[in-house]
Amino acid sequence: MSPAPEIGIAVFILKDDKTLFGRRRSSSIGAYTYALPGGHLEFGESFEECAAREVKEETGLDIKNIELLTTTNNVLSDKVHLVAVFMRAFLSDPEQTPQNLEPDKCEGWVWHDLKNLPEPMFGPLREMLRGGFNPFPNDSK
Ligand code: 8DG
Ligand code: MG
Ligand code: MG
Repeated sequence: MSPAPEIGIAVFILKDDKTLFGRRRSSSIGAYTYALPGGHLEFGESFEECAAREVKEETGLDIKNIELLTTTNNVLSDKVHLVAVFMRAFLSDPEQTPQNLEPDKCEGWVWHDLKNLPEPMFGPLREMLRGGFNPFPNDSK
């Protein structure tokens, strides 16, 4: 059977003028690069449900106002084809701080200004941000 594309949900969590990034560990695609919290869409889930679940599992954060921003199609090799679904959300409680709940997958979570991005950035995300993609509402930032 031929391999199927995988669907990944990635979430820009916006706090003031910052977004949360974590450096991926060696065992995953994009090892050692910075990426957003997120994970695979499960059968029967909405994008919003998946975003809230993955963010909770990976960071402990509760999010609100979850919205679809855009999708990208990433054929990375003859074995890896990712459909990335980018969402935006805000903290339900702005005082809440992220925890590294999957330390086998991520080195830790840090807020970054989009003008001062951590490097190296995970491929699908780098292409988008280099192209000037802005996850903030109304081009406010
Ligand atoms: P799961 O087992 O918890 O369901 O999945 P995960 O281990 O958390 O998956 P993941 O690798 O973090 O993300 C799922 C897919 O989404 C993966 O194939 C890569 C893709 N993806 C992007 N961009 C981003 C991003 O910025 N962050 C995350 N986490 N995944 C992304 O294309
Ligand atoms: Mg996950
Ligand atoms: Mg993940």
